[in-house]
Amino acid sequence: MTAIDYSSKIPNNVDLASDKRLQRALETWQPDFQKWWMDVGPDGYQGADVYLRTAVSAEPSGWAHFGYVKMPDYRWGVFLSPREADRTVVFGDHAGEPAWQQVPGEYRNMLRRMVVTQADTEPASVEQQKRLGKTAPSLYDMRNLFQVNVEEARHLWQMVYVLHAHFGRDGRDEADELLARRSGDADKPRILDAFNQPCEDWLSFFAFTMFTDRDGKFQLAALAESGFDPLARSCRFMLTEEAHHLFVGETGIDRIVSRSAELTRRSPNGLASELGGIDLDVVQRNINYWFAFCLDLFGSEISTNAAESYAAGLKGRFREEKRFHHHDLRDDYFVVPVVEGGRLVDQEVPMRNALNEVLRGDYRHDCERVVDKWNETIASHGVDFKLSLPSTRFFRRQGLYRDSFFNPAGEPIDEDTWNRNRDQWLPTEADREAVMRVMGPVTEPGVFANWIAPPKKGLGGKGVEFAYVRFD
Ligand code: BYC
Ligand code: FE
Ligand code: FE
Repeated sequence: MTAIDYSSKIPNNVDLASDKRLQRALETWQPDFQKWWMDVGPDGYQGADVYLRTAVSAEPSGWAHFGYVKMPDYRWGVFLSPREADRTVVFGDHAGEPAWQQVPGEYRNMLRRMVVTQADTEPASVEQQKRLGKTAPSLYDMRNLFQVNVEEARHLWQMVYVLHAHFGRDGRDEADELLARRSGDADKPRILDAFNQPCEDWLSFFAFTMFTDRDGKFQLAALAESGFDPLARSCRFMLTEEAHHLFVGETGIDRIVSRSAELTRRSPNGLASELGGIDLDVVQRNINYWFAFCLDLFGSEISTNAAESYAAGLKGRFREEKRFHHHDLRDDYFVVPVVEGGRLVDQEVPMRNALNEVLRGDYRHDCERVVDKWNETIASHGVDFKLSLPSTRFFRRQGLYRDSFFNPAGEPIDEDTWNRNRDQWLPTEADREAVMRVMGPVTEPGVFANWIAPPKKGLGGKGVEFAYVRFD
């Protein structure tokens, strides 16, 4: 069941051939997907040979095969993690009942909304990253960008499979809509705000793969616990691909701050930009910006949607089954600071309603671990500068804190104070220009742009100097 069939039009390990209707429906969607990829996928390089990995099996171990592929020939397909025998619903009001193999009627709308929201982010990210190939700091980085892009496009396939296989006509309509919305479009934008933000330079790309793909890690992990088994199995395999996206973001920023620290030390006035690098305070402001946008992706601190999807057994906590003994939470409470008359006051709310905030907390913790590593890198160059994450209340546009102003420490401030300090806390036009000035393509194997340190090692069994993309 887990071996991938590459002989059919749509590679899969779900025995698509035995369901002719479904196979035909997906084959009808396929040309529209290909058209979408050519329209709003990577700008240029579609004829280049890119050293990409392709899944050979959906088992957690050893699934990747590496080789040169032209992106339009990438074998996008449907790969579900192996089915567990006798799996039951792990949490919520149906705990202990057999996991659903078909959509439970009473939860159809809730599930559809969740699948569509998840699905929508995947093509959105490809659209946001469309132009980055043109300014790649090396062939190694260009290859990583394209790897992330083809895999996000595969995640779209994965979710479209769930829609086609389990939501009938509505599912097919939703699948079409996924190719009709566009990141940043005034009339038909993507669903979640972070996926409508421009991502035009590589500092933003690395911040995106660090912070936004990490939201993906936590959301996919929460859905991987789902009592709706096809969704759980879809998300499990997507998570194994996600690890590389996070690696790209985490090491990308680490390599930037490594070079920035080195240049800061060597420059006459202690500014990396004097020697063609990116100043560390610009990096900090970009962290503030992307981190805050990604916090919004977890939804409101107090949410009936969150309570209902946990009760229904459809969306769990991070590693629900392994990490916790109790999976009900009906009698538990969680303290959330709410704004009252310009001050923060602790409020006790039912735990199920606070699960967005709980997941956001796990996310923040995971991000902090990475920021600590970046700080070790900076310190190793003997530079006295510390990066940090702002409070989860800072610069929020969703949830409880959206209508108030907070400084990066999370203290309430008035609007004047916000306006006076904004340029210290969030990227300015001048920051963006400074970053864009140092961007520029480097396409010679083994050579890296001046503003970023080379990686410690190569990928897919190759060295750093390998020609990860070939043009001719
Ligand atoms: N922007 O009860 P609330 C990834 C809406 S990333 C705009 O507070 P809920 C990836 C919300 O829709 C992972 N609107 O929140 C990464 C609702 O609207 P309606 C993506 C927002 O529902 C990189 C209203 O506000 N996966 O995979 O508890 C590259 C009140 O909602 C936003 C998922 O998100 C926002 N930021 O939680 C590629 C998982 N936030 O219905 C890929 C599926 C909230 O009142 N989604 N709203 O009109 C979910 O589980 C939930 O829908 C959310 C929100 C976590 C998004
Ligand atoms: Fe994804
Ligand atoms: Fe990703």
